[in-house]
Amino acid sequence: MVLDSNWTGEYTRPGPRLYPHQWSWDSAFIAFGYARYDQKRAIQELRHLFDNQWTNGLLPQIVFDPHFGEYFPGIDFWHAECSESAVCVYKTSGVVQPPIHATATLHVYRHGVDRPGARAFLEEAFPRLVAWHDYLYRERDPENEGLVYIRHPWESGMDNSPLWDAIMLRMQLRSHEIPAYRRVDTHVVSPADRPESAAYDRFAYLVQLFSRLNYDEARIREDCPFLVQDVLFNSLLCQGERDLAQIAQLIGEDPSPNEERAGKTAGAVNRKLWDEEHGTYLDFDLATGQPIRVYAAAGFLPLFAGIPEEQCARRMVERLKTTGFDLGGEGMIAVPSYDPLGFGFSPSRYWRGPVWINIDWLLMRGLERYGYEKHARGLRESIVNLVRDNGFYEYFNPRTGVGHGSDLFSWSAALLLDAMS
Ligand code: 2M8
Repeated sequence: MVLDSNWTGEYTRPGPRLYPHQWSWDSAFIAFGYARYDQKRAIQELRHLFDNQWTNGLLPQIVFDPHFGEYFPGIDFWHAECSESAVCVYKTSGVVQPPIHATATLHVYRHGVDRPGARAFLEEAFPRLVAWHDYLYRERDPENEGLVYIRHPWESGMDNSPLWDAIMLRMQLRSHEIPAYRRVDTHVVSPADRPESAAYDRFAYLVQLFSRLNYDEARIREDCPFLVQDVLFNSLLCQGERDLAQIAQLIGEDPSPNEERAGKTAGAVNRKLWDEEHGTYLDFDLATGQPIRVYAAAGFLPLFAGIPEEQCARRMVERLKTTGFDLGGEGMIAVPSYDPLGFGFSPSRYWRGPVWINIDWLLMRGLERYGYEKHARGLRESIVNLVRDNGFYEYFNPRTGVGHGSDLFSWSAALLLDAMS
């Protein structure tokens, strides 16, 4: 019912009022759910996103739907005309989101009941996915390290996480540098659930910078104060490359370039982002040349991509159990997005500690992958109970389970369907 009510006929809104357009990684998560019962919609969901890919391969964070105006930043703020392609009637934003699309595409194929249709979609999606990953490695990995950077908190998907606090603090803006804008989000849900206006000033500043530099990545790289090699983003890219290799094999293409890239990224994540002292992974700030010593749940998500060696995985599970994340304990309803004992924690503010279903779903799959069946089952039960008792919210207080943000949130529904299938 949640997915039906958010389905527009062409794509699925993440949430009915707060998020009326199409979001990139939401659509991929949503496709995981549709794949379990409606192959046609799963394909339509992804296809609509791919149809709005830029000619340079960039897969946009938002595809705007002209039927819905109420969202900031809207089409006009971005000045990011999407490709010259004749089929492109929509316009898009000019940033990206974590690359979980190849993984979603392979999942749709595996669960497709109509087998010829499933294969035809693989063939259709393959060049789009290759162009998307090529864009990331070409434009976002200038040193050819195997790690790509993000250049806006929105690109992480975890927009207001304490991960970004030090960079945001460093961004000393003068009043003329803050663009004029009017937020919509704080009129739709409680302002106490959403980022502060100082964060939005910086979000808007970065967008204006990209637009002024005409989305020229080489120039952005020189001027942008936010350049981060993010653990979650690179882990999903690594898994995406593994899945692209599988797709290549299934349709008779050469899988080796994707296998190589997956291996290179996995190696780089282990070499550069592993924190030996604490037994988890840390983001890396390219502006300071230092790791970002902030402990968010995303630091455990290389498990999803099979990146850590067994012994590191064991240390990570130990850490999940013995810190504020409280995996398998009684203190938290499910695994919070940020350590409740951490300085930047809030149980109800956006990405600063609440439980998010997508993060716990990725962690659950990662734990399964490494054979931590009991913990994976426990986490599955926790998120199912959480949603059953509190509703299909966007995120939840990890201590009380109270829902926050948008109600009738699509990925909460879709990933629950997948987790229960
Ligand atoms: C949130 O982000 C958007 C901007 O992209 C917003 O706050 O307006 C994040 O939770 C992001 O991960 C998600 O994709 C988006 C739509 O659900 O909402």
